Amino acid sequence: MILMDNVIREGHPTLRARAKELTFPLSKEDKQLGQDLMEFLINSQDPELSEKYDLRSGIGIAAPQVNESKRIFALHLPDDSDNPLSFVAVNPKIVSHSVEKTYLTNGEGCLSVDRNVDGFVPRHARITVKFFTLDGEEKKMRLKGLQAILFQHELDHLNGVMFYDHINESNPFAEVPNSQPIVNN
Ligand code: NB4
Ligand code: NI
Repeated sequence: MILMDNVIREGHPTLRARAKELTFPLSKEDKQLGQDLMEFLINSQDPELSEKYDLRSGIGIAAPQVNESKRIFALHLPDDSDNPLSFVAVNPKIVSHSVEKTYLTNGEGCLSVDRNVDGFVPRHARITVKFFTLDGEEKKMRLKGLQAILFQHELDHLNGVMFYDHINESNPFAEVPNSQPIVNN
C-alpha cells in the first residue's frame, strides 16, 4: 500500500528524469504498481482512510512520484460533473490539442511539493489522448476541463516537468491569452 512516506518530494532527481516506456505484456510488478497507484487515489479520497493513514487527497499520481521511473499513472475523478474518470494509463501521449488554453484559477498543487506555489498554470483546454491499459488494450479519448488539466499534470511528471515550470516567473497571475479559466474550490 502506498503511503505519503513513499512519495518522493521536489529535489529528488527521479522527479526530473524522463521515465521509461513499459513493454507488453506488463510484468507482475508493473501491473501491481498500476493497481497500487489507483488504490492510493481511492484511499486518499476516502475520509476515513485518508485520516487513518494521513494521506493528502489526490485525483492523480504518477509512478515517478513513488520513485519508479516508468511511464504509467493513475487518474481518479469519480464525480466530475456526472462524467466520472478513473483509469490507469501506460505509455500515455497527447495526439492532438486545442489552441485554446485553460487553467485552474486557484492554481495547482502536487503531492511531491510540500508548499503552496501561487500562479496560473496554462494547459491545453482540450486534448485527444492515447494510452494502454494494464491489459495492453489501446485507448483513445478526448478530455476537457479539469480532466484535461489532470492528464497534462501527470504526463508532465513522466517527462520530469513540475507544474510550477509553467508559471510566468515575473507575474504568476499574468493573463493567459486565449484561455477559458476553470474556477475550482
Ligand atoms: C494533481 C492535480 C493538481 C492540479 C484539483 C484537485 C487535488 C492532486 C495532484 C491538477 C492535477 C496530485 C499528481 C485534489 C482535488 C477534488 C476532488 C474528490 C473527493 C477529495 C478530492 C479533492 F485532491 N487537486 N489534489 N492534488 N499530483 N482537486 N480534489 N475531490 O491530485 O501531484 O501528480 O476527494
Ligand atoms: Ni504532481
